[in-house]
Amino acid sequence: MSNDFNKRRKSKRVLLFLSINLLLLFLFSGCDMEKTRDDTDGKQITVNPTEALIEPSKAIGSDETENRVEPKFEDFIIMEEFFKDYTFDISYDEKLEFYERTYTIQGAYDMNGDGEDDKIDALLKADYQEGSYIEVNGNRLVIDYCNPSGEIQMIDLNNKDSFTEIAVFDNGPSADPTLMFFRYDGSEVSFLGSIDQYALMDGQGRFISSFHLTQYFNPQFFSAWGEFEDGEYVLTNHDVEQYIGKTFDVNGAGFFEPLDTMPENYLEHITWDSEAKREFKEVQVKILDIYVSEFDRTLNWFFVQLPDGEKGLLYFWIGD
Ligand SMILES: [Ca+2]
Ligand SMILES: [Ca+2]
Repeated sequence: MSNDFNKRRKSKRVLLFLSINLLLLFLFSGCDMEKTRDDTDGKQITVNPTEALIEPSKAIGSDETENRVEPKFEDFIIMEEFFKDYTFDISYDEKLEFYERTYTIQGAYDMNGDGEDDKIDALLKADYQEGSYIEVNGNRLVIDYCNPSGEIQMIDLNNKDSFTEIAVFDNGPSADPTLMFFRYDGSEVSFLGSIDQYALMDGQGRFISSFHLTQYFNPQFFSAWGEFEDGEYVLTNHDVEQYIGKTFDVNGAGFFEPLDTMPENYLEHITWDSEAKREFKEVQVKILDIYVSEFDRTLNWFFVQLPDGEKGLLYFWIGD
């Protein structure tokens, strides 16, 4: 392979990495999404889950986090566990390609906990076609911009409140699936926010994104947890310094770049090259440092020591 090719490849990877980070900004930035009220019909509201998500997520510094109770990691499990045993009536034209589909969804579920079933009608149009909406008891929320897969579930995000939310699966722009959450409070439907499909939750309104989780380390740990508040995903950082110097079992496919000393700028050493690829199976890896910043809690860049003493940068494929 020529140097030029390698360079191009590298810059492509860096671009991919940057776009993943941008996506993260998208995912975790506050959803100060555009809300418009249709004057002709006071009950129709429009929401654009992915517009205006340019600012980074609201990261809470250590001073502010003191008021928040640190959740117990063992309380977090996959979101699927919180789906209600309820099946919507979903129809679509099977002759159409998946990106052309429009899913017509009907159901009835007590979303606000007043003991009365609420009538749910949704129209979900794939591939960012206009006109998707969720309607509960005739109150319509238009979803401007989404790529739904057609899957929809009822989920209890927080067992301490009376609401049961709707989770709409969104495939995103390039196979980075998220769940969008919608609540009905008895008068209107609102968009609470969205999170990556592989996030964990504790059933008390708290989440850990898969991007803030060590998926290949045993025991696992996390770098931040979050809550949806007023349409924003509010992150609270979790101290990862405590894991430095400790040894973990690593399993799975990763990338390892041998380095004698900890690099100042780890990004310069990330190649995503197939030659750097390594299959780990119960490998005892000692963490010497973790690259996270106060504002980017992506937990994927580790300076480590392997059992044979070799040191280097360990990272994993993230995104799709
Ligand atoms: Ca109800
Ligand atoms: Ca609830």
